[in-house]
Amino acid sequence: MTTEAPRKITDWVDPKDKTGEFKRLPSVFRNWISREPGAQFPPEKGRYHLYVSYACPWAHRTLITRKLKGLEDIISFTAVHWHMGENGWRFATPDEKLPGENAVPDPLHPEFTHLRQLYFSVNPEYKGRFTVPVLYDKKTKQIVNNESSEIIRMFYHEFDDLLPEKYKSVDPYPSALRSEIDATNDWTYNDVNNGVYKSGFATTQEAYEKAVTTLFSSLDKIEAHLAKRQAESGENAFYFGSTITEADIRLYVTIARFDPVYVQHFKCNVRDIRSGYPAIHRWLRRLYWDVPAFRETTQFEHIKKHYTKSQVQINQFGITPIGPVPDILPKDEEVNAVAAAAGKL
Ligand SMILES: N[C@@H](CCC(=O)N[C@@H](CS)C(=O)NCC(=O)O)C(=O)O
Repeated sequence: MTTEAPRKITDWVDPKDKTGEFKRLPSVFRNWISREPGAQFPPEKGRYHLYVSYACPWAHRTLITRKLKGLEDIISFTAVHWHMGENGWRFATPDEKLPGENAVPDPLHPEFTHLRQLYFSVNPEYKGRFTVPVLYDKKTKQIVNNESSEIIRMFYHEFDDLLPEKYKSVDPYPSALRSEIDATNDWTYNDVNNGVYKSGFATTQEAYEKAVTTLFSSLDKIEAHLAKRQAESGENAFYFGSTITEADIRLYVTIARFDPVYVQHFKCNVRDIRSGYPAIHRWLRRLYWDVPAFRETTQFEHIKKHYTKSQVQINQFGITPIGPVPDILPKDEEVNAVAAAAGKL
């Protein structure tokens, strides 16, 4: 018999793992919504429900894509409360007023207090983590998929028959760019999207330094890429040119959280975006201020409070730092040092 205390949901790194490195587990539910005849999960208006957290970068990808593709009337959603405690994500209670659309009790199962109940309702033996996003099928009461990289790809075209022309033509993964997007995803995921978590959750100096060094050399590479794009195609350029692609969606969710959270909370403080990466900063603000699918799904209060008040093994007293102020700068304002360097102060 073991006398060991069970591993807590918030123990991101197994205390017995001597490397101190954070290892993200693969998602479990991997079915697809498909418009192929006879598909198990066909595209249907009102059939699917998305569970997200505004704090979570992976869930954020799905919210952006849902709006970019005009799927608001087709796929409903609920956002959980920003606090993740010992029992994982919980739903807001009816009396709580949280910023952002649909941060409310679960409309499908008002009796559920926690997201884990949804996982157990589908599979009482479920042994994985209770993560967001979750794409849920109301008709068969099953979880279709809980892997954001796959959910966004289903949203690109599987619902196109139900959409007006304007949204059908939105194509974040065009065939001509697929291999470049896939190649970019590979290192951006490992070094940047997950790299910030590897830095923040590391429990040894070596694991932290390895992750943070890789993170910043990849940010340097992204800076050079975007600076070149902006020099060639103007300052409104997206990652691969004049239209938004998956590369923008997947990078944005990490960059939007970088200055408000990752710099201090995950110790990613070699540089920040607003003073250290002008091209990335320009690109970030272009997406946030000019594209509603990005701005309206970015909820800084959820983001800041979630990390700092849930991850108490990193931030014992749950104090949320006030800065940086503002969460994101307007397009025509710079931090003083940048403005002074440009002779604008
Ligand atoms: N690979 C998954 C990762 C999702 C994920 O890790 N979500 C986090 C929030 S940012 C979560 O829900 N964690 C809860 C837990 O691990 O207990 C995806 O991209 O969908």
